[in-house]
Amino acid sequence: MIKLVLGASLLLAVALPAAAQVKPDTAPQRFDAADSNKDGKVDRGEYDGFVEELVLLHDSDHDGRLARAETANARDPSKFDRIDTNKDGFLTALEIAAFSTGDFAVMDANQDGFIDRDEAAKHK
Ligand SMILES: [Ca+2]
Ligand SMILES: [Ca+2]
Ligand SMILES: [Ca+2]
Repeated sequence: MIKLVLGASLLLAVALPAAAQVKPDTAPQRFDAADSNKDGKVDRGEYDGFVEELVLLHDSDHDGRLARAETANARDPSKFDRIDTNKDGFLTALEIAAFSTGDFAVMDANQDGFIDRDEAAKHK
């Protein structure tokens, strides 16, 4: 007697998707990750916390600063030179904080001190 093994193996194939990278790649996902108290707005503190987490995420040798190689997989590696203001080839938290201040101001289009979902969506 032939059993319906074909159906089972098909199901297995569907249940095993290609390894998906779980990181906030799209603007809405990044917004949700940054909005830690889920009030639909990202304030300065939440933004700084999000930036800090990104630094920790990329700081693979844990020296508290980012070498260029550590940012190779970052969302926008071309920002490296703009953030590295003293051009020593490393991004310190201070340099990133200075940069993110400008970044936050740019994203907060109506300058109410919060980045809302619409403002985040417009910013790439
Ligand atoms: Ca919030
Ligand atoms: Ca530097
Ligand atoms: Ca705003």
